[in-house]
Amino acid sequence: MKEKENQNHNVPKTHPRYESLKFRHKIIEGMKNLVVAEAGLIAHGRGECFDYILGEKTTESARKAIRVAVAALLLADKPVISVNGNTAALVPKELAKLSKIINAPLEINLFYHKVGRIEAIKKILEKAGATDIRGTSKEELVEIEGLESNRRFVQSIIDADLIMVPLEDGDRTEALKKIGKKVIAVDLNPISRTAIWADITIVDNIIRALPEMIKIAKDLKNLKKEQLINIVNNFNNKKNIIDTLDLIKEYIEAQKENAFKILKL
Ligand code: PTJ
Repeated sequence: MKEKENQNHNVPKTHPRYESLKFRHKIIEGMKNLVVAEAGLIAHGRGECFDYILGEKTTESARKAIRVAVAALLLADKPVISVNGNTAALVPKELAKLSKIINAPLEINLFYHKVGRIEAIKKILEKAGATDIRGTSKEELVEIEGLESNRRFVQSIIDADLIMVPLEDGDRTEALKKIGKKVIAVDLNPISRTAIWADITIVDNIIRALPEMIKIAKDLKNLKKEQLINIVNNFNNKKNIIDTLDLIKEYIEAQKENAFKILKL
């Protein structure tokens, strides 16, 4: 199976950027199958760019936000994980796993409407093992007030107390905050409007953040409610975003020397 995948995009496993190229091709494949919007390719490229200046690794600040996000999800009465095309194409199995561990439905919510997209995403999630998928039937959707984009159509999100929004455009996070929801964002851009508006901002690539969330959820599930509350209450999102910006500055500073080591001069 792995070999077939490899043949599909013709990238040798020995290529120094194999992992990155593998996910790039998942996005391209997703676009061909209607899962990913055309603009999703551009969004992915923007994400890659931010990932580069984070050193393509989960930073200490991201790890902190991930732990707080998982604690908040375990504490929430009605948590929901919002799923768009890019997320479904990149990490369908991890979405299905996290949904089960924290007992939160996956709600398909798209910015770009196209006939067949919701069905294509539902199929990929089901194939990955997801069992609780919402947002697939028009009759069950309601509108979020104060939002004009297609993302205003929601199902369980309207009654949720905590919504996780990976890779999103800023409008909806702002609208969700205005109707009193708590929001967890996963966004490689630490100063996007989504990142700034969210209550808990995970500045990390979704391909690393979700496996880490699954791992942490298994640990935190054993904690008492008071311990989870403590984790959430001791977190300062603004400070954590500022720490992330400092880490980016430090990384770029270090690259003044390190980037040229490749030349072995
Ligand atoms: O599937 P749809 O129709 O709902 O559309 C999804 C996209 C992503 C196309 C849509 O939401 C969009 O246009 O988003 P933006 O405004 O480009 O914002 C996406 C954000 O996600 C940007 O800040 C990117 O840096 C970030 N991003 C991109 N790839 C990743 C990411 N963050 C985390 N992990 C990634 N892999």
